[in-house]
Amino acid sequence: MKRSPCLLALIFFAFQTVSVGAQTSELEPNDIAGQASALLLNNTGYGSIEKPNDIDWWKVTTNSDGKLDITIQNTGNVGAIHVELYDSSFYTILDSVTVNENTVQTMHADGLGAGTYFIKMKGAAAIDTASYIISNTLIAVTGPNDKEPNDMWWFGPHTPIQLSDTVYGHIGYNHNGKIDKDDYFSFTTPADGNLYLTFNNGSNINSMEFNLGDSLNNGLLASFNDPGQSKTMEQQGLRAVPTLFG
Ligand SMILES: [Ca+2]
Ligand SMILES: [Ca+2]
Ligand SMILES: [Ca+2]
Repeated sequence: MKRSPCLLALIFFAFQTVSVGAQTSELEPNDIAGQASALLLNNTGYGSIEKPNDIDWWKVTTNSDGKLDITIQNTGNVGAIHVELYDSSFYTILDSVTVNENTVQTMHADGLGAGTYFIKMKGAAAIDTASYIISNTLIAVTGPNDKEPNDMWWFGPHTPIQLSDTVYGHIGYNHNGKIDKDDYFSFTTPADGNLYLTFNNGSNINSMEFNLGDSLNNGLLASFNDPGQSKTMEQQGLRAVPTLFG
């Protein structure tokens, strides 16, 4: 009979260890971005603005282009929390919210490139204190990405492809204040003839522009595709040899 309490104590201790291990708790000091506590991707962290003027920085690293949601639950009943989301350049605030006592708010940032993002949390007023739960969700873009850098025509970085290739990519995502505005691919025609190019815009929100030009920067074809639209263009009478860009 004397062994039963010991067994119960061991089981309880083991359960407690697993539970704590599944959480990510803030690690003070974290009052500056360089000390930010790590928030695992698509996971949850716990912390508190434990005294007036406490600042908590968190950081999360995304592994794909997409939309990042950061949800904060203020679990205290004393003060409000002001939250700001930054990329690694700290140049602009991507989104911000103020979370009052016992409420939940979500920040949304769409069109983000893969990279590390930082979250700054502090009392809405200098004297405010609060405990909180912070979680993040990345809604990743589907489809393969193109290899960057490929932002230049002819004389700069671009991606050589074969004439019959089908290539995929993402465009318009930004990180550290830099938007991926252009993707260039080049190919060489092996014989005189007519060229057919099919452009598919995989976005269901944004329009896209596709262009075809030769290696002397002469524009040959242009296509403006609405969201979800696919178009095939024809360029007749091309000579062999010149490298074309699209
Ligand atoms: Ca803290
Ligand atoms: Ca802190
Ligand atoms: Ca690019």
